[in-house]
Amino acid sequence: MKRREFLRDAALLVAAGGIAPTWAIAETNNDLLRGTLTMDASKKLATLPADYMGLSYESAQLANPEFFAASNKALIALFHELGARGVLRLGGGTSEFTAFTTEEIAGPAPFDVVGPDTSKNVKGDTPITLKSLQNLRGFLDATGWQCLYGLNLGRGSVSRAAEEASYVFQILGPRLIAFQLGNEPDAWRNRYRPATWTYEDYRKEWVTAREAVVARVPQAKFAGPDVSNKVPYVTGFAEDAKKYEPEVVMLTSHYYAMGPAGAKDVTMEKLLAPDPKLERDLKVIMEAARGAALPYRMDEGNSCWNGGQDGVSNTLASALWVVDVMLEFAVGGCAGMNLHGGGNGLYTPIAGSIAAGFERRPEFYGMLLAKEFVGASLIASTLVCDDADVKAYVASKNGRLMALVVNKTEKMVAMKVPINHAKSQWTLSGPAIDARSGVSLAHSAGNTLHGDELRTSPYSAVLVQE
Ligand code: BDP
Repeated sequence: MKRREFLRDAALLVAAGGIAPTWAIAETNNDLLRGTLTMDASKKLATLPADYMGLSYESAQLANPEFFAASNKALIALFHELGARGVLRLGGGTSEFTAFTTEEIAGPAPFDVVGPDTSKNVKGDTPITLKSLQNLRGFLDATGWQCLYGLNLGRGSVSRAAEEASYVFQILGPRLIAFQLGNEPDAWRNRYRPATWTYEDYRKEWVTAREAVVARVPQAKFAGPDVSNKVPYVTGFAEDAKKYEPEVVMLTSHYYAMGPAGAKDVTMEKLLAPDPKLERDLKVIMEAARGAALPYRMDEGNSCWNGGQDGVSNTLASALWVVDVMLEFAVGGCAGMNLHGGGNGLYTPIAGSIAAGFERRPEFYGMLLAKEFVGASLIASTLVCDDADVKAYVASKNGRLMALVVNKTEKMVAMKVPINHAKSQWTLSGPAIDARSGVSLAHSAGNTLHGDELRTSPYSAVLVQE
């Protein structure tokens, strides 16, 4: 059937009370965005490592030793869904309020869960006990994940951090990737340190703390600088890391797309639009990482700091943002991402507690789609499309090409892709862009391409694989 006839028939069908295919309606409304995605097969970009997927939790969560424990089967199952391997990063603002102790603590934990919604209220010392660490080991063994462990340097003492490090090292064994010394030291100015605080000051403290840790744990490995956003700390740390090869094993920094929550410019539109700062900063960070021959990991981040924005951080918009940002970082050469969360925070990928049960939030589904790229090699591609809120990626996995279109617009997208027969398709979608529930990732077998054209409904993402 010719296209015009089909559209006419679709319109008649609607007039008669029937249901026309959504893309036919979109086209009759002249609401179709066209695009072309071409690839340069000779240019392989990065391959996403087996542990690209990651989550970040507040260190204070360890104060409840039952949370990260082999007995928390429901949480383990959700971690498994996100990856057979992955990285759990422990740190965040509350890591400066933790107090390690070898004494057993009687009575209930100070709280069941702590997430971005409550982390700012944790101002008293929260205990981390041997039981917390032993249970954490059981949790990591059960998930198959490894851990980046943040020590309290902002408010804690160096000798206590070194003591904690010796137990963490012993108990976590091969599950420990590295220690981090302090959370967001670039934000300590006027908080835990004087107004004159710079990277140079942090470097001095880092060197002292590193010496203390290495004195207790000669085989200790480090990652850092775990900064909030100040790129000069990352470049400075990368340069200094060369002196500590092979102890420093990873470069890390955080990425929040927006913030603080509640600010006027924290909107869904902004989250869905390209972030020029990300592109700019990632280039500099990756240059530093390559110069120091270190992998770089975005080890804490999410859509909007200060707990997230209701109606944005917990909606389909956040799911579309997450899959796109995870691939954008990968294209840049990033070795892994840890989405921050926990508790019942607005931006957490997994919400809930042992007592209430755990639930997959919209971001979880975005992560699930990104997970399909683990082990895949991204291929250099060129996207021509009128709307910058449409993104696309090409990769090859097990010799099969895959193409992803992330449509963050209200229009249907018809994209020419360098694949003309797909065996598998994944669709990330939800009832509405601001839907807080009903977001899903559907997988289907069979060819869904129209020739070499991939149709992606408004506010959805579609991945096809040969
Ligand atoms: C980051 C902190 C993290 C917070 C987050 C937020 O490291 O602990 O949860 O901000 O404000 O700076 O949401």
